Amino acid sequence: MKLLVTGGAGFIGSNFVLYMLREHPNYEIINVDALTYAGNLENLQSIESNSRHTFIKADIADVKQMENIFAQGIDVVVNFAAESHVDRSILAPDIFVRTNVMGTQVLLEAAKKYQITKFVQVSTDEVYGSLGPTGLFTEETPLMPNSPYSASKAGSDLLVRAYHETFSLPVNITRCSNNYGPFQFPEKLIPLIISRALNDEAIPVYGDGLNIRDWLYVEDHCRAIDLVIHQGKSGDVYNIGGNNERTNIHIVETVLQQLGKPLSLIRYVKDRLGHDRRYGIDPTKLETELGWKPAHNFETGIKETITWYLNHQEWMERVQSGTYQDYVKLQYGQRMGDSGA
Ligand code: NAD
Ligand code: TDX
Repeated sequence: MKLLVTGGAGFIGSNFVLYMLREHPNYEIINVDALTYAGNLENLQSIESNSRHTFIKADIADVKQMENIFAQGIDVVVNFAAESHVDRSILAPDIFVRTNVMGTQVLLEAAKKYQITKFVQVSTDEVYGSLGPTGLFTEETPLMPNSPYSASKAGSDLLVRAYHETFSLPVNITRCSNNYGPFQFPEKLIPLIISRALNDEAIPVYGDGLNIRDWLYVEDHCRAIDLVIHQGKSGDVYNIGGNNERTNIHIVETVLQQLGKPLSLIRYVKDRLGHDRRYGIDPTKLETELGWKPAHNFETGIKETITWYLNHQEWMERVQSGTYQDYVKLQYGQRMGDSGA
């Protein structure tokens, strides 16, 4: 099988490429990534000389580039490529529409033209909006995105659905909860806490710290997508989550304690605009129809993750050099009185 993976130099995409090459010794992967600030070829260093993996630097919104790639013959597409950070979507929404909506449409058009056998759109639980204190997101929950990021992801989901309904393109949409694990860019909560704590910098907690996210170890997400590629019913949506709801402040305290750092590093700062209160995934469909079960719970996963970051501090330093520092100033400068950034 020849798999086109987009965004395969990012956090989940690179974990997925490594996972698929390991699990399927006869699969070939074409990995297309524009190498934005979030894309990092260092994530793929261990497969540099693997002849079953080809990396192509290209933009999914570029019709010509995508045509050339699909013309090589692709069986299955897994679309991870996206702008993925909610805070950045509040600062600059336009690129989110371009990559997430228009880029997905370019891929769908090429997938239709070259008659691929399956298009998997990697989406997010954030398209469902925010939950109250009870209940969970099911695949039938109405889409109610609240941030420019989640609105752009919902837009791409609807295009994927439309290509199935209108052109019978074989598709699946997966909607996963918050991922954590190796290679996550340190703008996201868990690696941000680790990175800042190791430097004894203040940890910014938005609002009251009681927002809830449902955490999933990245490899469990990869295994779910593998199952969906092979067994997902065409046109269907699959929610992915491991029943690991935690408040943000619990996450911060857990990581600080495991690193042996004082809780006095915690700094409550101005809330994120439109901050969703709670996400929680009902994964029953994936479990019962495709037999998926997560291998990690939060307690084991977070230990492995912290160990990975402790062993890869140079990776962390390298990805945070350059333009990332400009973003940190913009995002946290005012929030933290220009001192903690
Ligand atoms: P990431 O930001 O780490 O990686 C995104 C990758 O896409 C980067 O390598 C980047 O260079 C690439 N990219 C961006 N624009 C591109 C373009 N125009 N053309 C080609 N490549 C481009 O994101 P991630 O956390 O790995 O998320 C991957 C996917 O999973 C996204 O679609 C995201 O919405 C979804 N998702 C993420 C999470 C999470 O917790 N991280 C949870 C659910 C769903
Ligand atoms: O400095 C921070 N302080 C803080 O309190 C940051 C960066 C985050 N937070 C809070 C905001 C959220 O409630 O922590 C929570 C997690 O934040 P992020 O790591 O930015 O993730 P989130 O906004 O939940 O979105 C993530 O999960 C769903 C991914 O970034 C998305 O790509 C995915 O779709």
